[in-house]
Amino acid sequence: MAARIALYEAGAAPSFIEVDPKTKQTGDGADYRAIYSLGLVPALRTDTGELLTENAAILQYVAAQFPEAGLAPAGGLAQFQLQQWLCFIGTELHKGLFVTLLDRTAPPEAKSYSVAKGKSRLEFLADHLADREYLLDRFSVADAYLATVLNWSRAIPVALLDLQSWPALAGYLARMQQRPSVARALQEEYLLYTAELARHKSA
Ligand SMILES: N[C@@H](CCC(=O)N[C@@H](CS)C(=O)NCC(=O)O)C(=O)O
Repeated sequence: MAARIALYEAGAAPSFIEVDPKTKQTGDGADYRAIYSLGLVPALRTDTGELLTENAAILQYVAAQFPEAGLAPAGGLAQFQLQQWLCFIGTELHKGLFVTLLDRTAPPEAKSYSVAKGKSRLEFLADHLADREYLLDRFSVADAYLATVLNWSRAIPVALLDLQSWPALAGYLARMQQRPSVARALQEEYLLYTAELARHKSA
């Protein structure tokens, strides 16, 4: 979803191929593991045919392909601050917190452990966003990633994690959801997700 948001922000004309997370079959009938053996999304096939993986790399690649969209700082310290946030979101939030909370097979102890650790990260992020609209001075691909990850909190029981405990984060997410690129990506991904659930239920 983060890559989708970035591509819409850039005004690109991408073609998306869905990967079924259970079967790892692609929407056009291929075995996704033959394309990327780890079976993780996203992966981006460039116009010259190379495969690029890892969300942080893909987001920066998209920003670099469409510099006029201003999705990443062009230089100076700010370009490293972008990487700082991409790393923070990918490690401290995405993998460190949300993956465990969203995994139905994770034991309750693992979930409580992740929440106990993750709260300090959310606190830190909320402090940063308390008086800012975006992670950097303007919208960047890091916001595309953060909006994606924070949006997952909606699928987590509030008894475990309630984003409303950090009004700066809840407010940030609400603002991001209003952004046309994010609203469009959310709606499209939601339809794909419900179709996937229906597919597996009837299978
Ligand atoms: N380090 C990878 C992680 C990507 C990732 O975890 N993707 C999830 C979806 S959000 C996935 O494909 N999960 C399927 C699986 O674990 O088999 C990145 O940042 O791109």
